[in-house]
Amino acid sequence: MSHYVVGDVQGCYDELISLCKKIKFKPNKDKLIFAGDFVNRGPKSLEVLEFCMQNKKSISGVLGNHDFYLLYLIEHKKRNKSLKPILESKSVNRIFKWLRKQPLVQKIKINKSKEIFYIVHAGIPFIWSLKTAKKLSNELQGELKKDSYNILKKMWGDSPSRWKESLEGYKRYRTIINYFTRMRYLDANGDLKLKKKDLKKEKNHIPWFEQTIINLKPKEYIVFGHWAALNGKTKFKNIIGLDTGCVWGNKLTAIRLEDKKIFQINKL
Ligand SMILES: [Mn+2]
Repeated sequence: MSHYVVGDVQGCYDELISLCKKIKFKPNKDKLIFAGDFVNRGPKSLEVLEFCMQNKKSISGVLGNHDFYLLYLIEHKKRNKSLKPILESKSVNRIFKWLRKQPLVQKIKINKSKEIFYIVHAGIPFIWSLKTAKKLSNELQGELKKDSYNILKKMWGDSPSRWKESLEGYKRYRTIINYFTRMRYLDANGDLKLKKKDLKKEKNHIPWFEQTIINLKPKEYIVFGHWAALNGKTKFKNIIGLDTGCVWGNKLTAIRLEDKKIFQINKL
């Protein structure tokens, strides 16, 4: 049995299937974990989610910003061109239920190597220990089950930009979602800098992983997606970026956690 984590698929179903063939994914034996952004922008978002649900015993993932957007569209009965086939599908309620169940962080321990992998869409900020991150993911997942309508309605916006444990209610949930699914840069205090998306150096804008690396022990890893411009490069062996911009015409990437072997498919 092997664990494979795949980067942002964003509706690139044909490439996902090619990648599954390349890794010889066996649904009755292996596990496939999506690093978030299952859907949107690409041509076959509905097919991607149907594939996940057909193999739900072996496929899971963490939620990305585009997945939250889809949940919002479904629950608030909004329209969107790229996601229309899902919104009009007979499976829309099943899709909603399945997607809403996915956490923001998954912790996977590989028995043989004793290595621990934290899978997350955007990243884990240095201001949260790995334990805190898992706890906040559990909290949000639980709240989403009870009150998704309002959480999804009130998740929009960039503020507060700074996490405080004392945050409550929808502000708290919005901030948790923003760190886990939209973060790229933080300042030295851990405030979110959500406006900046390019790779140019800028004062007081630090890629999140440059501060988080200090929190990781040698056998702890973070695997993330979201930041296609990095093309997988973080310069830290314990922080592994998997978004290689398939939806932008580049590559779809997966990693096998047991030996950290990388598998890639070019955009078809
Ligand atoms: Mn994303």
